[in-house]
Amino acid sequence: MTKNNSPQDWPEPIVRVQSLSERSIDSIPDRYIKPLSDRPSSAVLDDDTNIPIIDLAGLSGDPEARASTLSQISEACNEWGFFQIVNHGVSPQLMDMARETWRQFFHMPLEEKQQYANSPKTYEGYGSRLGIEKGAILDWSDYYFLHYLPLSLKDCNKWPSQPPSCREVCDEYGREVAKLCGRLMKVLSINLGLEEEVLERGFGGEDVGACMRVNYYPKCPRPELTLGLSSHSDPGGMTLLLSDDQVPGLQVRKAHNWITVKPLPHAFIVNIGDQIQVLSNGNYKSVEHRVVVNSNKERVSLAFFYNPKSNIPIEPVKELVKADKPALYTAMTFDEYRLFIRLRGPCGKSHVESLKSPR
Ligand SMILES: O=C(O)CCC(=O)C(=O)O
Repeated sequence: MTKNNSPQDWPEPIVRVQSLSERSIDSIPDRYIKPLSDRPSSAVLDDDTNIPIIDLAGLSGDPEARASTLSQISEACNEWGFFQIVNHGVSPQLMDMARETWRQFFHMPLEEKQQYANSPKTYEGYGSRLGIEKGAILDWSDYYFLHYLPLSLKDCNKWPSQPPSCREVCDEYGREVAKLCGRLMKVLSINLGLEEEVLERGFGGEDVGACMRVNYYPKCPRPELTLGLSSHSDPGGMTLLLSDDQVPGLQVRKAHNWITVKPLPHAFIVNIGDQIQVLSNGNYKSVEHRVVVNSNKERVSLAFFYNPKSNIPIEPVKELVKADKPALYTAMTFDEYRLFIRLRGPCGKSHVESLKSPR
């Protein structure tokens, strides 16, 4: 550990899940076998329930269409904390290109990818675990993590130079998705009864953060024993996920059940993160989700995280703190906050719950 508690290195040699997947025929190493209660078969609602689907075209339509869209988003945030958006303004070709470019990256030879191997210090680069607990049970996935904002953290040299289009596509994708996040932040702010700029200002205004994790879930010979990504809520502000259009896998917790999201082509899946739970004084809640894997298809997803500036205190916005609803959370910077998941890996909602002010 350094003085600021940031971990310097992994506790044990990194094993690429992709290489296990390519080697293993009918078993997986014990390190990936989850306890019974965490395995995919537990409490899955196996019907056609889906998270809400919202057409954003209404936001730029007549006043009635706009009001109806705002109200659908408000209901989705209150009831689910998760929804899909279509007609969101990001080009479908760009979305396809971004996902397929990253798929090509993961299909490159291991040695090519290894030059981008990450460390837990910043997590940037090619990784295969979250958390640094020695001997921890691991998830069945590899990933690539990179920064877009603030510009001082954006360093395209840390992005893959192959496939040749990767940096350019990634740059354009980040710009477009960050713009869309800005629009959604305004909508959430209005729906919370605030001026449209209040949430974004709470994130640090011009200095918001944005980063992306591209998740690669290789085929798994024993998908019933493991998870692609363990249950967690997102530590940041808001996430826009571009799912694999061919392979479902994301499950969202609804009460005591897990609902499998049925992704629509060219939709983004939006979810509320812990920092919006804090800023909204618990009016909006982040929601646990996890990923299941399967034996016959790999899966690629792009999770774009829109986050507060990392070194300012994040606390409930003053307009939402009232005599009958005192501040539920004590202030904390996002840097301090995300250290928790960076050290311990995904742990349901235990962190945001532990932040509640004692009363
Ligand atoms: O791959 C997915 O569908 C979800 C990914 C996710 O939850 C994450 O990257 O935090």
